[in-house]
This record gives sequence, structure tokens and C-alpha cells, in this order.
Amino acid sequence: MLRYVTTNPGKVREAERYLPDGSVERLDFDYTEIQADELGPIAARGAREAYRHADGPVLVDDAGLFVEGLDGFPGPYSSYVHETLGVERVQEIASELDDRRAAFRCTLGYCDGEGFAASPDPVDRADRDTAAAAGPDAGESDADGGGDEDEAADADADPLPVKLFEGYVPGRIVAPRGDGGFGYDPIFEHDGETFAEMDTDRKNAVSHRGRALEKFAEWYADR
Ligand code: ITT
Ligand code: NA
Repeated sequence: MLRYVTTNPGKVREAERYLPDGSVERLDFDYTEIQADELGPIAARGAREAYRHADGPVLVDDAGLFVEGLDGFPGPYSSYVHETLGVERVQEIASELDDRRAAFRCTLGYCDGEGFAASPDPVDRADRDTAAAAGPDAGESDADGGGDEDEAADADADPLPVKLFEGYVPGRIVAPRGDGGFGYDPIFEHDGETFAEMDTDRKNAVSHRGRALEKFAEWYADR
């Protein structure tokens, strides 16, 4: 049994569409989210902590909203900003900006205590999205830049292997519309619709989490 480790049931609702019936259950565990400027190291550390807690295979899901006109803020701080400012005030702040483009990013971290034959690296970055994209860490050169040092240092400190899968979707911040989804969905518009106006399948078809889950499911099927 794979445990999808999150305090957020909305994430599991989306994830279930990608995994065989009955093969995944939610583990409501609030792993430590380290402070970092990228999602990868947060997911890697979280996956190791969750694996030790669950004593079995786990998938953690770290996501964030990166607003272009705010240099990628709130990014890795999206959860804290959601709890403190809230969606409405993030939208108000964004409405003052010239550049309201934004992106959602999702990093899944898988850990089952084993190594990964195809990827001798404890943290495999091969699945990283390299699309030219909104957000401060977008683009290939940045993606291969500073982050690797963090991962290496992280890996040195804790050699338990973690495999990462990343997904990204561009959009823009708009006044709230729709009542589906969760979190920042009402203010994130993609292709003329907010994520809160889409049902789960349509959000999955374009979303950051859908892209990451697709990569994970393909890899996991051969595991
Ligand atoms: P866990 O960490 O326990 O999984 P969380 O909701 O705190 O749950 P994140 O830290 O990954 O998850 O998410 C950061 C914030 O971004 C949080 O406020 C989420 O509600 C929001 N968020 C994540 N994915 C989202 C999505 O697909 N659509 C809208 N908001 C999302
Ligand atoms: Na969180």
C-alpha cells in the first residue's frame, strides 16, 4: 500500500485518478517543511521523514503558487501565506501588479527505503520540468544551477534515496471565480477558466499536480 502523505484531502482526490483503485491511501501526517527557495529539497526531506514515520512506501506532495510580478512569491511559502493573508488578499496584492502571470508547481517525493536502479543519484532530478516558465527558478540553466548543491548537501546528510517528479502549469491571477478545487484555485486562471471552475478531471488534465502524477504513475507501474 502506497501512502499519499498530506494534510490536504483535495490533493488525494486528484491523485486517486492516476493510481489503481485501492492502491493508495491518505496518511494525514504533517511532515516538517524546511525553509528552502525550491520545492525539491522540501519534498525530499519530507519524503524521508514520512517514510520513517509510516515505515512503508510514501509519496509526499509539495506545491506552491509562484507569482511573476512578485518574483515568485509566495512559492514555497504558499501554505503559510494561505493561512495568514488568505486567497482574497493575495488576489488584492496581485491586482496592483502590472505582471499578474503566475504558475503552480508541484513536486512529488517518493521514498520506499530502496535505491532506484535507473538513477544512482539519491535525488534524481531528471524529471524536472525545464519549460521556459514563470517563476524565479524557471528555465533549464537555473534548474541545473544552485539547486543541485542543496540536494547534494541534503543527500550527504541523509542518504535515504528519494525520487522526485515535478509538474508545472502557467496561468494568471484573477478575481475569484468558481467553487471547485481548493486553496488558490479560485484565483488561478488557465486558458480562460479558473481551476475552481474546472472539475477534477479537467484540472488534472492541465495542472501541475496532474503532470507530476502522470510521470510518477508511469514510473511506478514498472516498480
Ligand atoms: P500538505 O503540505 O500537508 O500536503 P498543504 O495544503 O499545506 O498540504 P502545500 O504546502 O503543498 O500543501 O501547499 C501550499 C499551498 O498551496 C496550500 O495553501 C495549498 O492549499 C495550496 N495549493 C497546493 N496545491 C494547490 C492546487 O492544486 N490548487 C490550489 N492551491 C493549491
Ligand atoms: Na504544507
